[in-house]
Amino acid sequence: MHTNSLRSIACTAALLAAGSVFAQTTVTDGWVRGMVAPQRATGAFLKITSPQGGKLVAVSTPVARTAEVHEMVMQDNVMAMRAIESLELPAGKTVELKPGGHHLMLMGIEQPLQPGATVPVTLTVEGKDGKRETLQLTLPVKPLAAAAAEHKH
Ligand SMILES: [Cu+2]
Repeated sequence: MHTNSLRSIACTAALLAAGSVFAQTTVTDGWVRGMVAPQRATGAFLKITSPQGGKLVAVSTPVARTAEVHEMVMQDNVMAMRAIESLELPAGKTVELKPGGHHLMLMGIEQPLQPGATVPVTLTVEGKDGKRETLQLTLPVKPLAAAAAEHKH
């Protein structure tokens, strides 16, 4: 009897969790590129999926004075990056932020981020209904060499 009632509570909890997961944006495979002095900026990369669709409108981290969403563009035949206001998240599609493409730019970092460390990052996603949700992430710092290897095609 006791076991049964516990089980039914667990089931209810699971259903509630499933309901909120459906509405929530999820992030996987996040990481931050390690740095060497005197660098003051680095990139962060991740995969983000918004079940209902929306846009990534803000990023912040306590380790950097400024954090932005960047895109890569061709300028005078040179790849350059620039900040964008928001990044579109089509419903149910995984958007990948990766070296050479869209990325999070962390600038004004006092202490170079070393591999093995973790960086708290907060993302703000605005849904189609205008509602905002915040995602608290803890991203591992990976060595520069690993980032270079991932950049190869
Ligand atoms: Cu950038």
